[in-house]
Amino acid sequence: MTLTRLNSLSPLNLKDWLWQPIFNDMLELLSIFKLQNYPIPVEFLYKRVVTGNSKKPIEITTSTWASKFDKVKQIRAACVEGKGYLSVLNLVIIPSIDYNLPFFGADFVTLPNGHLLALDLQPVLKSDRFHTADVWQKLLPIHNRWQSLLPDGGDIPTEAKPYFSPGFLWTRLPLEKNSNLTIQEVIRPAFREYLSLYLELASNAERVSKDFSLKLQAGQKSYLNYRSYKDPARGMLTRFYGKEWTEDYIHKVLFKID
Ligand code: DBV
Repeated sequence: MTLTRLNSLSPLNLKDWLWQPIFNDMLELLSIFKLQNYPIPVEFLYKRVVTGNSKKPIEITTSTWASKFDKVKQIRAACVEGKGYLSVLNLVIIPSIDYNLPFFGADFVTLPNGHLLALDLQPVLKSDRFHTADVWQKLLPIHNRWQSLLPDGGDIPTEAKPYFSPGFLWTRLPLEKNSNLTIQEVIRPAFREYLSLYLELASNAERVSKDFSLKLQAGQKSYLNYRSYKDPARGMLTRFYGKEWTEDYIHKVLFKID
């Protein structure tokens, strides 16, 4: 299938993407805001490669959806699909530095060895992860309710810990039918609740002082540097699309600092 996406708000048109229902939930929840186009260079809107072997070719596509609204400077979804082989939805929301809001992060990854699922509202200031203490109070009951239905995802690297919130939802599930049910009945409503809370916080957020917004700017820079330096998708994307495209994608699109 050839496909052209005109801009970052164009539909994805993916056929077998496991994360489509959750992506649609995101669009539905965002529809109360006046969404604007967030420009993405054309070479990153849609990328395709055929891998595997001649007997069993596997087409892998990566589509980038992005948008913004007044209090949020970037919402971007990296959507990877390889039929029957892998499905990824990586979503990041970066708030405007004029508002004391956390980042929103979701990493839903299905690979041949299982599902890896991460969901969080992440602090911008790692030296002061309580800067949005009121957020964690609201998030914790949501986290506890859904995490208690899921196996723990295991250790995360020590250096990554300051970037996570106390409400980090994190699990790994095997590739079996039951897991698809868990995704429908646990991950999907958890995602809706995390995103709804985030959007409610954004709606109610009030401007911070110029001084504080400079702190938030420095915090965003440190977070984005970390995410681009440590991007767990680097190996996978490099195998599919080569080093040059992947490094540009990571630095100029996925975790762009402006
Ligand atoms: N991760 C990204 C982007 C991806 C992506 C942009 C385009 O930040 C996918 C795709 N994540 C991705 C893949 C893997 C992971 C792993 C393909 C598997 C790598 C592999 O097994 O080879 C959450 N994601 C992970 C891991 C963590 C997270 C902790 C395991 C890392 C490891 O084992 O080294 N990513 C992390 C996180 C957020 C996030 C908490 C935000 C909520 O986006």
